[in-house]
Amino acid sequence: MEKTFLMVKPDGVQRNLIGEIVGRFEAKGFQLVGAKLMQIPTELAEEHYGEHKERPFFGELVEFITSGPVFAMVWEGENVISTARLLVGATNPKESAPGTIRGDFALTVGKNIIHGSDAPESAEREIGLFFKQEELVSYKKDANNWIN
Ligand code: 3AN
Repeated sequence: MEKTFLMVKPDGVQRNLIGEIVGRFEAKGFQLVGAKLMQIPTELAEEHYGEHKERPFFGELVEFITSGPVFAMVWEGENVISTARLLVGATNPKESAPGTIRGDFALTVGKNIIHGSDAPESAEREIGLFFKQEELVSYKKDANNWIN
C-alpha cells in the first residue's frame, strides 16, 4: 500500500493544529502507520530540504523548520501521496483553496503549517530520513471487530 510523509511544521504545532490535521487525514480514510513529535536537527533539515539548497529562502527554511517541535507522520492508503497533497493545498496560501489545510489555516508561504511529500520518490526518501523501519507499524482496521 502507498505511503507518504506528512509533517506538521512548528507553526502548526504552536497553533495547536496537530489534532485538527490528524483528524482530517483520518476522516478521509487514510491510516496512520508512524508518528513522532520531534525537534529536527539542522543536518536533517538541510538534507530534507536539499533540493532547495540554492534557493534564496533556504537558510530561512532550515531556521524555521528547526525552530520548534514538528509532528512527523507516515500515512498509508490508496493514492495517499497525491490525495494528501490535495488536502494540504497549494504551497502559497494565497492560492490554496478554502477547505484545504493551508487554505483554512495559513497566510504566508514560509509558515504554511504542513509538509507533504510530492511524489513516490520523495515520499520514500523522506520516510527513510525521519523514520526507522521498526518505527512503522502494519495493521488492519476493521470497525466490525470492535462491536462483535
Ligand atoms: P511544498 O511544501 O508545497 O511541497 P516546496 O517543496 O516547493 O513546497 O517548498 C518547500 C517549502 O519551502 C514550502 N513548504 C515553503 O514553506 C518553503 N518555500 C517555498 N517557496 C518559498 C518562498 N518563495 N519563500 C519562502 N519559503 C518558501
